[in-house]
Amino acid sequence: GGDGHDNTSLMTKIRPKLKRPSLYRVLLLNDDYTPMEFVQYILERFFNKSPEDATRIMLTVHHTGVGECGIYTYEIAETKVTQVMDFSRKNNHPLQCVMEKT
Ligand code: TYC
Repeated sequence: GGDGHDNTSLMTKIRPKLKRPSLYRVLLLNDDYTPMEFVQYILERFFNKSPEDATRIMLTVHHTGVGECGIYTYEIAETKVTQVMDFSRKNNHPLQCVMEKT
């Protein structure tokens, strides 16, 4: 048995099968009511964007309907979406944040 556990064969090479994690894009969606400054704050606080990048991404969403906040592994992306949705609801804004597999 060369499975690296039973130690029954000499010269056992262990090569763990590593799988790269799937990546997910986190997106902000446009709406007619959420203030531009609130969206910029979201991008700075939850996605660690500079004020300049936050403004650029917010305007992309405003003009095209959607914009990318970042790309993360599943659990991180899910946490970002939940944080943004919870914070937006607490502030009575309809901002929508979603994730999609890359
Ligand atoms: N369209 C909004 C406004 O005119 C601004 C906005 C930008 C809203 C980005 C949501 O994800 C968004 N106040």
